[in-house]
Amino acid sequence: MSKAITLQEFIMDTQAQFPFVSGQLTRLLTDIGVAAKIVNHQVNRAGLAGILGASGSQNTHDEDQQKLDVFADRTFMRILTAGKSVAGIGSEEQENYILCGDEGRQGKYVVMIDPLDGSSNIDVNVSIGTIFSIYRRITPLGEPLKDKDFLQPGSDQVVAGYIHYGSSTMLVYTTGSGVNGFTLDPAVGEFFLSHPQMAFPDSGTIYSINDALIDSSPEAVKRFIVGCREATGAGLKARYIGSLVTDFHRNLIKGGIYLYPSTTSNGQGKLRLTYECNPLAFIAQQAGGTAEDNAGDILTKQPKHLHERSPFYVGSVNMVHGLRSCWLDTEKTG
Ligand code: AHM
Ligand code: MG
Repeated sequence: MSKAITLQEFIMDTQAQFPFVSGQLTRLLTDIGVAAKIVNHQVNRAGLAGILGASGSQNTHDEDQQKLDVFADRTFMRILTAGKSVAGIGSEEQENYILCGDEGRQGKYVVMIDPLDGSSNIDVNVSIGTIFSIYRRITPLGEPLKDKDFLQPGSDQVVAGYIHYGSSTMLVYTTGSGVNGFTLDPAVGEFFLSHPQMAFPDSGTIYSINDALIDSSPEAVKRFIVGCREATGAGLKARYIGSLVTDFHRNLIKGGIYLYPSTTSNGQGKLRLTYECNPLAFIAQQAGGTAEDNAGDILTKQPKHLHERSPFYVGSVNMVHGLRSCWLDTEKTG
């Protein structure tokens, strides 16, 4: 029987793939794995621990209760800032960038993170996730970090990943050499390599969109969805959890497309470019899929601010290209 590979072993074995290896990125990835286990523990006992509900209340031990998303944010912040590899963090839960140490003078990396995504599903025991992305700093070491260190296009990502708190908990990540998935064995508290070299099927049978948005979405999206509905005889089906990580993860394994369109009331959609769309776009690309906004490849988009929103279409390459054809058709025919 072959030996199971732990996340830690995998990170160590593959660190030679990183150019200019100094051990900082290895340490950082390891820290994310540790934070994932802590958050997972709270997610699993959420109903028992009385951790759901408004923050500011106290539990039976007179400890301050935190909402799960606040807890996840604090956990990742605490662990990432303690590790010395991170110069700054951009988080969905924080209005401004967090500068680590001495105004971000130390640490080679910048982390963008959505600590607990799928907020509407947190209180109802439905799968949720963490999404993260790592960039090299642009500003030289020793200088304070600047906005440009955080606002890098998705194509400059060094690492992207997600943690999926589902029926089992998985950590999936890429360092730009394919995508690998690790499943947490709760009995031993270790992530083990369970899904090596994950790949989007070129086509799939699943389309994932919030149906309530379709009428107010762009004509190209409407046409694409009409096409999907007409193809139900060919096995197409709608599946939408409303947790981005969960919808993405299912489509990655089974083949499909996820759409969060711009609408008449939200011209840039809902999802955030830097810590929701870009990490999943990089993973999709590395898994043989692709991701676009209304104009094309999302990874080349220059972010303008931390919480910028973007329309997002991601998944199996033939399906995303099918949507692109609808954009081209609507440009021609109006
Ligand atoms: P959140 O960051 O507040 O959790 O919002 C992001 C979530 C995604 O996980 C999910 O795909 C989407 O919002 C669902 O939005 P909607 O309820 O509008 O369909
Ligand atoms: Mg989110």
